[in-house]
Amino acid sequence: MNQFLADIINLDQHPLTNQDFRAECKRTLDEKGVLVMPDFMTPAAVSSVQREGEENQNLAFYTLSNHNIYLKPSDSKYPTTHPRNREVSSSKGCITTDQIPEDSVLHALYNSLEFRAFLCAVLGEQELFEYGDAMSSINLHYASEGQELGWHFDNSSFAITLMIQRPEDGGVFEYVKDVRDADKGDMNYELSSKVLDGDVTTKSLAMDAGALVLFRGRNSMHRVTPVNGNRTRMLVVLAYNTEPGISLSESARMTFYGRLG
Ligand SMILES: O=C(O)CCC(=O)C(=O)O
Ligand SMILES: [Fe+2]
Repeated sequence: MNQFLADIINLDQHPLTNQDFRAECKRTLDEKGVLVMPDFMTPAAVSSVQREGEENQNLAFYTLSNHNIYLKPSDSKYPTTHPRNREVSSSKGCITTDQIPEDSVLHALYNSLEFRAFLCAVLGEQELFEYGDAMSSINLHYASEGQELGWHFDNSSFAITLMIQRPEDGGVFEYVKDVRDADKGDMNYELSSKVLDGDVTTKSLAMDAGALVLFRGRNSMHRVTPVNGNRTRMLVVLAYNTEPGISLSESARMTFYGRLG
């Protein structure tokens, strides 16, 4: 393990190369659909990314969109009141891999072979690869007062995030585990509808700055509640592919980043 990684990650608490530790992390993720590792980043690493985030916030591309929980075009076979088509709204700002300073600890962490090997072991993947385009691998998300992410399912089978700065209030990650089974084509519209109506008890994740979160969001419905107060929520998404050389589609890049490169 190189010294550099020890400057970024609290390795005493999170011994990434230890087989027992990996196995325990995998068990938690398999059982709960989520793994939160508090204080994963060292305080110095968190502060440096916070500073970079503040310095580059002027570069952020902001999106405000209405979408359904499947993040897909609506289906005219169903009424607009049906969970297949019901709309929620999401708003956030985002900077991309190429806008993160070259010497940022985020690049070092994202590219670290030890970190990738740990992720592979916990996620049960053979190998993880960066995106083929220069924007999609590392994204820093900003959510200011009133901004939120509406209920949705992810398209990818796993998501990896780092909490960089918590808002004063709100901006809470809420989820309901295993609402649907996408691979079996079981959409469970009834439960999805109840979640949208606020009739289901949700779980929330307590994540302080420095926490690493692995989340399986393909079948678990989730959202981020509106941020309250003056402090912007900053969160990093580390995105990997299970195949090499894959780029995010041009339409997705235009939607999320407002440009192609
Ligand atoms: O901001 C978060 O904590 C989660 C983001 C999320 O669910 C997503 O980007 O799909
Ligand atoms: Fe998500």
